[in-house]
Amino acid sequence: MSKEKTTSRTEKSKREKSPASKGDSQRASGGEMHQIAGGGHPALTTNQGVALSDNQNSLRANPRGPTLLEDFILREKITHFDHERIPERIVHARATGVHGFFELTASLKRYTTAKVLTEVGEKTPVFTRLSTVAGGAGSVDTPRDIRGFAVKFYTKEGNWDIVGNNIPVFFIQDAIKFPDLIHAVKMEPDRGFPQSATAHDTFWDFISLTPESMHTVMWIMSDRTLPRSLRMIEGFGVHSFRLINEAGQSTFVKFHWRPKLGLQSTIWDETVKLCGADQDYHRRDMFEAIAAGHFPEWEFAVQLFTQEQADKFPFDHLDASKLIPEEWVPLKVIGRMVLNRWPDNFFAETEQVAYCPANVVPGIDFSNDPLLQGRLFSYVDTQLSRLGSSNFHQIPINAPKCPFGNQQRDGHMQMAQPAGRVAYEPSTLSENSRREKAIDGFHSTRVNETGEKGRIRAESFADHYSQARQFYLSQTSYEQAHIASAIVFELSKVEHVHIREAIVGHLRHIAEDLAKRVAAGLAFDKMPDAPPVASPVKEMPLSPALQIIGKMKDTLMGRVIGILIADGSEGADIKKFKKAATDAGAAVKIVAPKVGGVKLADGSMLTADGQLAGTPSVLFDAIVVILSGEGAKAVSGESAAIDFVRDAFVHLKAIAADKGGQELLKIANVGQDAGVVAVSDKGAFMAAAKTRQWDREKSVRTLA
Ligand code: HDE
Repeated sequence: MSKEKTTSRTEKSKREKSPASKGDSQRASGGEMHQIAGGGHPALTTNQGVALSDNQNSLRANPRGPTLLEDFILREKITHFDHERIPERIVHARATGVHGFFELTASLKRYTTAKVLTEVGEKTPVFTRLSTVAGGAGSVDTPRDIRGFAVKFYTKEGNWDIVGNNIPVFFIQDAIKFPDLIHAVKMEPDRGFPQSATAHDTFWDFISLTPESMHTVMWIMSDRTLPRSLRMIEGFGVHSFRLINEAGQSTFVKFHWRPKLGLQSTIWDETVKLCGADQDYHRRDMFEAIAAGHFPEWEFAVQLFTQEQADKFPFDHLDASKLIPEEWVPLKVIGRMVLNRWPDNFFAETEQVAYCPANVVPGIDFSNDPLLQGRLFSYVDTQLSRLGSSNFHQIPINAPKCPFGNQQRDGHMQMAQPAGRVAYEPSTLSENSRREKAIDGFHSTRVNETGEKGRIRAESFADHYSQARQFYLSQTSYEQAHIASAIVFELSKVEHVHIREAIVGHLRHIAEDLAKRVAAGLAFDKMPDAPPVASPVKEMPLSPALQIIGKMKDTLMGRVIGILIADGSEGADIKKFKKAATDAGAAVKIVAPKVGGVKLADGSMLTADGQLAGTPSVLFDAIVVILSGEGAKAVSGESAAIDFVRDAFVHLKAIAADKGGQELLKIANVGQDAGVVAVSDKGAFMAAAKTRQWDREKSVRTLA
């Protein structure tokens, strides 16, 4: 191979030095590229290892004649290109994947034999994929949608996947309903829209006929589905799993990820505009954070409980539409996950990674949650068609990092080359062949299953409203208003009045106040009837842990401050804010009418990070406006400048402005409140930038 490379390079350099032949001159700029690529680079070859002499022109019968079928180089390249795409995931197609590690900080030895959960200080490599659910691979990052939160732990005892979401509950109780749910939420089959949105008839039609979805509906109508950053979402394993200890005893467990940066969401109008400003908003945010060395981190926590405790819950923990409030079974933090390495190749890693809830290691086992049981089948099945071969576990991103092997053989794209004549077990013919491990191998929990076989939904699954009510009532008044307004928005996109009415009927079981707000927002002249309930609604204690606002952190870490400037802006003020923000852990971006920069008051030049027209304030958590009188006049005729400050205000963000900045605010009709401060009051700005100005909202929009 290396000999061939050398030969081809020698030949090429000989030709490049020789006077241009007729053929060479017709290669035009291609010839030039060959020269540039020539010195020292390895040869470009076909997939058979043959070096190419020309990657710019196909083989033609004459310079203006037909292309020849003989051109094996053209055919190979085009054929490979034609097959570059593989089927995208039927759900969770759009995602961001990052490498990192998990470090155990507290041992669960009492509960499990899984070494990943017992060896304190051990760092286990992980690959984490954060996704939206409904949209295709090319859809935007910021629809109203649940986020998938899938973590593959490459443990010393095999791969363990927690394939969870950023919401702890799910719409349905039985896997048999999943295709219906997904067909209802995806674009409608006759018209091919809407892409990645719940605000349409088929989704709400299905929901109106599926009361078990009401709890999850409350969550998706909250701002949890509008995350500010993938670094600021929680993650949940959703189902109950089991931990098994050395004595074979089983303890139920729920898995939780809690972001170090705290929870942070956008608001609806901001999200809508973000879709236009940056379709890759979340992917870019993660990429930039990793590149800057600001590695996102999550605490890993468990809720542990026994069968006896579970028997006393007023709900069934095997029902994935229910959660166990943190106030009842506290979270025990046992580790942390740090994401610190962007993949080398998006397709090879983020696209080809194959998660599966059935990937567990000895010491971890499944519960009887019927949704989980269905998932245990679905993931490998879908991966067989998505990745095209039963050998997908050999792809580097999927392969365990511990030794592994068995007597499975052959199949499409087999990369391994097992030697010897034995492909079965047990055998006497091969002393070193792999054998089962009776003690350390994977054991299923021993449980007695009794009862009647049938297509039966357990009675303990019948309560569909109590936890939905608990969720709504546990929110702050701002969050309740956002939930009510989101439902009004969504149902306003639903054409069929009977569907709108049916949903409001369900809401009456959750909270009459919520139902009334939504009914008023839809201009109903009378309240629809509530449907009959299978189980009476129970009053549950409030759970503040369900709020977003309650879980925000008083920090600027991970946030981005935008500073709008123009010719004549005061450099000292820009510097002051830049320093304060970066000292507090935020990133700063300078926005100017031209990306090349501006001439500051002292005559020096400052380049911008973004051009005003392409860098709206939705991209920032708070803004600073530093303008000279002239600068203010110059930008006030630009709608992008007006929108910049106006949007920051209506998205409840902190604004600092100097005298020129204030002029722009006046022209843009931006009001004054505690979140709009003078440039001289840096401290007030820094405090206001950590949160949103919730009280401002009633002055800028009518909420339900
Ligand atoms: Fe999934 N889900 N799911 N799901 N799911 C898939 O597997 C499925 C469910 C989740 O980043 C698919 O490889 C069924 C709950 C995540 O690659 C598929 C049911 C939760 C991801 C599938 C559910 C999830 C998937 C599509 C109902 C949260 C993305 C591509 C029984 C606990 C993983 C693939 C990644 C992906 C099936 C419900 C999370 C079709 C049948 C509940 C994060 O196999």
